[in-house]
This record gives sequence, structure tokens and C-alpha cells, in this order.
Amino acid sequence: MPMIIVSSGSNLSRWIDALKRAGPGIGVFMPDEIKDKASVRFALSWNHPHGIFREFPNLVCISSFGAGADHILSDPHIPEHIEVVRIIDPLLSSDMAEFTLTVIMSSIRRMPVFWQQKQTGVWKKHRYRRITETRIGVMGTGMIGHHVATILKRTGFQVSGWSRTKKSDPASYAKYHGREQLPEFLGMSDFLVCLLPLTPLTRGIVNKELLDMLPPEAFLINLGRGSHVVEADLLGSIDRGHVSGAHLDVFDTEPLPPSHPYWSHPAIEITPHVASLTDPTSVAPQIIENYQRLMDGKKLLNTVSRKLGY
Ligand code: NDP
Ligand code: OXD
Repeated sequence: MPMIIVSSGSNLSRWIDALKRAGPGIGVFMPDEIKDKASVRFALSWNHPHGIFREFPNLVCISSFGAGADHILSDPHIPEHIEVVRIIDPLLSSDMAEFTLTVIMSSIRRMPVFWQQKQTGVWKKHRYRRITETRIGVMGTGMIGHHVATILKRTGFQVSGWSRTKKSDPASYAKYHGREQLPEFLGMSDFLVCLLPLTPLTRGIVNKELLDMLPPEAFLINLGRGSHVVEADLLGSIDRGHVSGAHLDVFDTEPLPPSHPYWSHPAIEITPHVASLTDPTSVAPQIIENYQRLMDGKKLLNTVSRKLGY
């Protein structure tokens, strides 16, 4: 039984090679290579064109290429009975922790200011903030956010995490949950790191009301999805001088359009959705495992709740 692989814009050859190595004998095809559409039960997707799966009447499972499954769930043409699964990979978490550390360290040691000074030959010292003086709030302490919060705490930062449900595990960092505890959590976040999934409840969560609850001169790091942030509210908050700046890795529209005001804003740093890149060789075995489970009628791994949206 063939597996189909669909992605808008990505070069899929590395993926196909990795899947063939992990599952020799399993046919991996692009949708238009499939003659017998009814033979397909498993699909792999990243930002597929909405509606494409309607051609495959016996599809049972769609796997995301990455941790997020919002790009699958946003397709209104995917019937409720189709199981959605996603990637959980320690490399995604450790790469994300390295990226978050890089952004925070660069900010507290004032690197962007020094890079700018170099452009004009300015020799001027600026004070820095120490790790132990810096409070970080991680919104979303799931597979990735929990690891990021743990590494930041081990590095010496003061760390709090916020999630939907209460956590009973031993606290390596301060834990908050639910809307009621959000203001207290935000009040202690000099750096707010967003690692939430995009769901109906988290879309637009980083809005004026939330930003106003951050300490003065807080810095936003958005690594979740662009649509978590209300762009005009972020720009307004920075321009009023309440939030000092932001590092944004994800955007409502990707690639970020050339005319977008973020590009020219001096307090906004931009990276092109590279905080943590899925490694095909690392994750192909778990995709093949789910494919095999589907064939064997077994329970799938890393399933996404259609109800919760993550
Ligand atoms: P998980 O599903 O493992 O974790 C999600 C976390 O968010 C959980 O802690 C969950 O709470 C919390 N959460 C969800 N909804 C709410 C809510 N309404 N209020 C408060 N907390 C909420 O996801 P991952 O950690 O694997 O990934 C997180 C996201 O990171 C992905 O969805 C993706 O968008 C993004 N990502 C970005 C990448 C990049 O390169 N920029 C790379 C990889 C991922 P609870 O624990 O209570 O369920
Ligand atoms: C992911 C991503 O969700 O790269 O894996 O954004």
C-alpha cells in the first residue's frame, strides 16, 4: 500500500530517501503519481493545498512532517474520522532549546546593539543583564516547551512555565496553568517565549491585553506560530515603549512579505522559521512505525486531538 507525501514548497527528495531507508519496500509517492487513489490509507503532509486529500477516499491517517499539526487541522475538507498524528523528536526539543538560549543570550549581552554600532564604527559600552537576574516565561510546556524551560533553568535563569492543564511532576521550574494564573506568570516574564500550538484558544493570544501584563521592557520570542501574535498590538506595544522588542521566527504569512512593517522595525529580529528544523533521518523511523501500525490495525502514536487542536 503506497504512502503519499505532500508539501507546498519543500524539496521532498531528502524526505523520500529517509523514508525509503527507514521502511525499505514501502512505496512513497507524490499524489499525482498515484493511479489507484483508493489504495492510499496513509499521507504525510506539510502545508498541503487544502482539499487535496478529497481525492483519496480510503485515507485513514495524515501525519505532519513536524511537531505542529495546525496546517492539517485548518483544512476544512478533512473528515473527522481521519486520524492526525505528529512528530515528537528529542532533536526538535534540543534544537529549540539551543535556539532559545542563543536569542536570549544575544539579547542580554546586547549583541544586536554592538552589531549595529559596528556598522557605523561606534565604540560605546552598554551594561548587560546577568543570567541569574533574568526571568523567563515559557508559554506552552509540552514536548518542546518543557525541555526548553528545563534547559533554561539548568543554565541559571529564573524560569516559569505556563500550560493548559496543571502539572503534577516535580517542579524543576515554577509551573502555572490556565487563564486564571496567566497574569501572575506574565508578571514574572522579562522574556516571554511562546511555544504554544496554534489552536482556536491560542490564536491571537499574544494581544494588547497580554502584552500589557508583561513587566516593562519585556522581550517577546515567538517560536510557536505567527497567528499567536496580533501584529498591530505587538507593534503598538513596542512603539509605546512597553515591550522592548521581539524575536519572531514564525509569521502569519510565510515567507514574510517584503512590504511587512516587521522588516524595517529596529526592535524586531526576524528568522525564517528555523528555530528547530525537523531532521528527516531522525524522524523517518517514527513515521514508518505509524504507517506499519496502521497496516497492522494497531493504535497510532503521537496522535493529535481533533477536539483540542493539538
Ligand atoms: P505539545 O502539544 O507537546 O505542547 C503544547 C503545550 O501547549 C502543552 O503544554 C499544552 O498544555 C500547551 N497549551 C495548549 N493549549 C493551551 C492553552 N489554551 N492554554 C495554555 N497552554 C496551552 O507541542 P510541542 O511542544 O511539540 O510543540 C509546540 C509548538 O511549537 C508546535 O505546535 C509548533 O507550533 C511549534 N514549533 C515551532 C518550530 C519552529 O521552528 N519555530 C519547530 C517545532 C515546533 P498541556 O500541557 O496542559 O496540554
Ligand atoms: C514544526 C515546525 O511544527 O517546524 O515542526 O514549525
